Order: sequence, then structure tokens, then C-alpha cells
Amino acid sequence: MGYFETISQVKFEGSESSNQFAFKYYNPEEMINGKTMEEFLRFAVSYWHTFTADGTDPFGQPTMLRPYNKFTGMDLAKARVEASFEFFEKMDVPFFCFHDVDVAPEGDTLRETNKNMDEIVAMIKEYLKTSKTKLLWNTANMFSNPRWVHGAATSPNADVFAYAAAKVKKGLEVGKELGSENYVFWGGREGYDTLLNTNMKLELDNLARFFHMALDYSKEIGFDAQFLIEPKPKEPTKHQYDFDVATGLSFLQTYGLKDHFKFNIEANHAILAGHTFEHELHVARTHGMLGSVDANQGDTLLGWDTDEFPTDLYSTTLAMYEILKNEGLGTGGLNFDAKVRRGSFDYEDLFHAHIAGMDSFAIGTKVAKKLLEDKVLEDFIADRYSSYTAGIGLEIVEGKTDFRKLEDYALGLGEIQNKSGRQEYLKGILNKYILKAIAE
Ligand code: XLS
Ligand code: CA
Ligand code: CA
Repeated sequence: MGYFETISQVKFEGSESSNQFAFKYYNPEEMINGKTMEEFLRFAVSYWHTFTADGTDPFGQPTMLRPYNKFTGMDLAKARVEASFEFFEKMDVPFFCFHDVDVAPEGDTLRETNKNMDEIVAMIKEYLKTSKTKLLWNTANMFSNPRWVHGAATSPNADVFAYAAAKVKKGLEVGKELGSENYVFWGGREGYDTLLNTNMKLELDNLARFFHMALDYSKEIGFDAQFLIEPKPKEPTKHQYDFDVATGLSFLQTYGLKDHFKFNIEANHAILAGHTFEHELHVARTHGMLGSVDANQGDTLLGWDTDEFPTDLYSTTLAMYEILKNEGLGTGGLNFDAKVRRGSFDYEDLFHAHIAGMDSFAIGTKVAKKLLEDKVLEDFIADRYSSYTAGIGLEIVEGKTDFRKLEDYALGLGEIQNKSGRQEYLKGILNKYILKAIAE
């Protein structure tokens, strides 16, 4: 007996299909830069939003109707594992991601928590033997339990630091056991609410000590996953230490960690930081630090982390533009860190949401690929900076000039002529490419 009985295999049927449970644009077998779309995009389902979340919000109780709701405790955890692999198979998705507490409930003691985890990990491992779906990344939830009230590795309480170390140690062991390709560190409550009670320098030093220990341990046990830091500027703390990519980069550089980490970039977090999704991807890419993506979208009318399924084609196009320029995501992938709205409570909505997300990224991929092939933006940008390819510009970039020579040059200039940046023209072209990709 299945959990999602009304749904059969979701397949690519093309844009003319009226089947609600079919991909219209995401064709896993279509080739993108020498890889299949499936290999290139590496979609992942996030366990917490899809199987664990119940629709609770600060004003109301659970709404999600799930076939495994009748179970509790470890029975519930096991039913969710069964249901999850049925979902992965029906969605034909190559990866999934989880926090430790999403898959196994915490016990009364750390020992009991680890025991629960071992039982569930053994079960997942059995599924992994035959399932095509693999683990993209795992992580530790160090924000829900009250012990993390003041942070984990940045807590003022050294006992909490030790407990956090034990959690991540276990997480690295689990990652190795399940063959995870990456390990994620999202700051959780690593930040502060007021400087009136905070030693920021000590907290940051401790966070770096924590990462070094995690690296040492993963090396010791032979877990060669890519470590990823996931920036977020606020929520739950007022100021999160991993504010955005640029802040994370400076932290990693300061503490000698840069060569061992990349970034897991979430669209909604970019918005919260006052950036666009593509800005964060761009900064990471140009520093060789683009590791993986939490594919969702925020709502600019709401100031919080709404984690919506990505359906904005502008955003998926500009994100895929960066990812294509990065030649893919390496061991990373596109993880739907996204939840169905509280009012979308049927399990069918989980399928609709993932289909919409995957189709939106497939469209974005096609548009971005065409834009790159036609060198639409590349050529425009090259021309815009052409003054640096000859004459005084070339001398500047080659380090062959100085302030005296530049002053001489400037004194000889007539009236300076600038060229229009042509934003509206470029946006019109972008529209044309999006509409064309949808029509094809
Ligand atoms: C929360 C984060 C979190 C990370 C993993 O805002 O997005 O879910 O992705 O801990
Ligand atoms: Ca995330
Ligand atoms: Ca989020």
C-alpha cells in the first residue's frame, strides 16, 4: 500500500499536456551542456518542508493532511521515511536533504537521540541501496530545542558549544554512512539580538574554532563531502553572523577556512539581505565559491522567510544564468527549501509544488542557455567595458599607469562622453527570450 495513492509516476509530457501531474517543461533527458537536465539541475526535495512540517504558524495549528499523521514517535519517523521514498520515486527526483531532527525524533538524552538516529539511518540506507535518489546534504538542527536559545557554536555557554559539537560529529558520521555529497552549516541561532549582552569577537572566534574542528573530524573519518555555509541576514536572531555571501567570505578568509567551504545560497535569504538571488549567486561564483542552491522564493511584500516554491521565471532565469556560467553546481544541487502554503494542505499540493518548481527552473535553464549562446548580455557587457581593452584603460588594468600619468591624461581630455546603460532595452530582450522559450 502506498501513501500517495492517487498519484502515479510523474513524467515529462510537454507544454500541451493537460495532465496536472506531469512536467510540462522539465524533461530530465533533455541535454544541457553535455549533461542531461536531470544531471545538470540535480533537484532535491527538502525533507523538513515536505514530510515533517505540519502547517503550524504563529497564529494557528497544523493544517497539513498527511497519510502518516496517524502515527507518533518513531513509528511516525519510519512512516515518513517510507512515504518519502515513494514521493522521490514518483517525482523522479535525484536527491533529498534533511536536518537530523527531521528524520528522527530527539530522545530525552543525547544517547537516546543518537540511537533513534541510528535506527532511521539504517532504514534510509536500505532504501538508498535500490533508490536512484541520493542524499545531497544533511545538516544539524541547532535552533529548535530550547538549549539553543543563545546559539550553538556561538552560545555564551560552553556546555552548549560542546553539545553542538556532538551533534555535528554525529551529523558528519551520518553523512558518511549515507554517502552524502555535501554537509551544510546554516547559522540557525548563530547571531545576536543585542550588543548589550554580547561578546561578538569571542562568538566569531568560537564559530571558526567549531568549523576547524568539524573539518578535522571529517578528515579523520574520511568523509570528503563539500562543506557549505548557508548565509542568512536575520531570522531567528536579529543579526545573523553569516549575513550574506560577502560577509561569509570575509569570515572564511579571516579564519583560514576559505579553501574548505563553498556557499549554499538560498533565494529567500538573498532577498532578506537586501540583495537579489542572482546577486548572491554572482558574488559566490566570481569568487569560485558557488556550491549549492536552496531554490525557493520570498515575497517582497512580507519581510520574512516565506520559503515559497520558485515560480518566478525572471528569478529562475537569472539564477540559471549564473549557474550555467559556473558550469553547473559540481556536487551541489537545486534543493527545494520551499513549503506549500498553509492553505495548500492536501498531499497532492506537494506534487503540484515540486512540478511547478522543477518546470520553472527548466524554463529558466532554457532561457539562460539561449541568452548565453546568443551572447546577448555578454556582448553588451563586453562593449560597455571596452574602454579597458585599449589605450589608457588597458594601461589601468595592466598596472602600467599611476596617478601622475592619469592626471596628465585627464587634463588632456575634452568633455567626457558616457554611453547609456540601456536597462529597459535589455529587460525587453529578456522578456522576448522568456516568451520564446515558453512558446517552443
Ligand atoms: C532556514 C534555512 C534552513 C537551512 C538548513 O531559514 O533555510 O532550512 O537551509 O538548516
Ligand atoms: Ca535554506
Ligand atoms: Ca529559508
